[in-house]
Amino acid sequence: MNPKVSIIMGSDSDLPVMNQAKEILEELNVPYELTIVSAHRTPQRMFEFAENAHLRGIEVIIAGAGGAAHLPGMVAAISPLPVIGVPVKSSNSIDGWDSVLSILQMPGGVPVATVALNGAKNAGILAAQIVSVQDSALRDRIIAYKQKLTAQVEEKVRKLEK
Ligand code: RP5
Repeated sequence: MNPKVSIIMGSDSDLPVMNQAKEILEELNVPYELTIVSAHRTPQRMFEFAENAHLRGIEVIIAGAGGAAHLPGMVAAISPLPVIGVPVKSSNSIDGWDSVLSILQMPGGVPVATVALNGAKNAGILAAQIVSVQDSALRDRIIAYKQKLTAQVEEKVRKLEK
């Protein structure tokens, strides 16, 4: 199946975090692609990616980066698609706040839906929810996923109160 979600990241060092987006998309059976696009080291590749993603059938972009994390914002500046930004606590990040604020504090007109530091799992769920607006079978899988979360907590409550 053609990918509907594109997971991009500034470096392969972001992979341990960004794999969490991949895993939840696999669990929810959402077709995705995953690659490296660096705003600073491969600016031309970033431009080409952002200009063409929607023409290839991509519906949502998840972009992860750390430190001076310009990738999500620059992709959002170029692409008409919704961009979900994942701040990564990377080797060049002071304490994670640099990554968070670089992705969060976008100027008016260019939104990036920013998840928590290292929050790639939630980025994957949010991307699936956006895709599910036009896909009722996927929406049913998301409903089942939420029911599973509830059941897991109820089981913990049951054990704790026993
Ligand atoms: C960012 O710099 C990348 O997204 C990564 O989080 C960080 C460090 O990259 P490497 O030096 O590990 O390649 O652009």
